[in-house]
Amino acid sequence: TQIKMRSLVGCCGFVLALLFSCTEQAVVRTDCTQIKSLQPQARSGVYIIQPGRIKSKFKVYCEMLPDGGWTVFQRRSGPAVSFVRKWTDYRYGFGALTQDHWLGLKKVFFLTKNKSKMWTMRVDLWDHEGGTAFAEYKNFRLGNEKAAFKLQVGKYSGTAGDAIRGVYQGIDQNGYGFSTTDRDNDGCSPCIFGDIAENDCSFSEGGGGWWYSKCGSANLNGDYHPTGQHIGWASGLHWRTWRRPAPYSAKATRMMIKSA
Ligand SMILES: [Ca+2]
Repeated sequence: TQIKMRSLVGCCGFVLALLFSCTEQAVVRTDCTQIKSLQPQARSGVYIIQPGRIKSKFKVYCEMLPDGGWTVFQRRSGPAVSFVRKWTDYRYGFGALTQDHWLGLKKVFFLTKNKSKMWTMRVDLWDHEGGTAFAEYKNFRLGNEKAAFKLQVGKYSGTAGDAIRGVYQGIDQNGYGFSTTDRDNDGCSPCIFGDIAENDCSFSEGGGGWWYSKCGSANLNGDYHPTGQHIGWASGLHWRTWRRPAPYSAKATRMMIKSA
């Protein structure tokens, strides 16, 4: 009987542990910020999330920093993942989450559509000389696909300059829809730059998608340029308030959001 009791206890314990681990795994957080605030020891890595009020779950890379958990939606560090892609790829995402990738406009829209949360967007830039800079925007969100995933950013702070609003007036990307070579929302039909008539910013900047506004001053989705070949190209990882006047292509970039 003792043996029977023991195996019964062992069996119950096993079932309880199984139930517990099942319920543990069933709890899916809404974003990386919530994961980090509920588990302060959580490490950076890939997590499954489910933004509020939507049915689908998806994987994201969470950058767990002392100031909170950040959901990464863009990362560049080399030429392996091409960002020369059409609308469908930018909509659903591409690349590997642990490496260079674009999470997807639809997922960022799902994350930011719930108006009860406020989002901060952070852009990190690494140069070819060992330096870094950043730009942070309060009140970030994207519009829906009908609105071409229109970019909305609030107050800027940081060290890289406000390239979203641009180096001169009239090229503000805030409030602009996303463009790819097969979906034109860039405000040029054409734009006149000196003696050049520009119709398609995505095409002229190398084929990457972005919230081009009369092209504008920011585009981190252009062609990747290695050290030594990183200055002077029309296509690159450009943040033109940061390295001027020559078009300077960053060595690495990261874009991510945090909720409050
Ligand atoms: Ca156009």
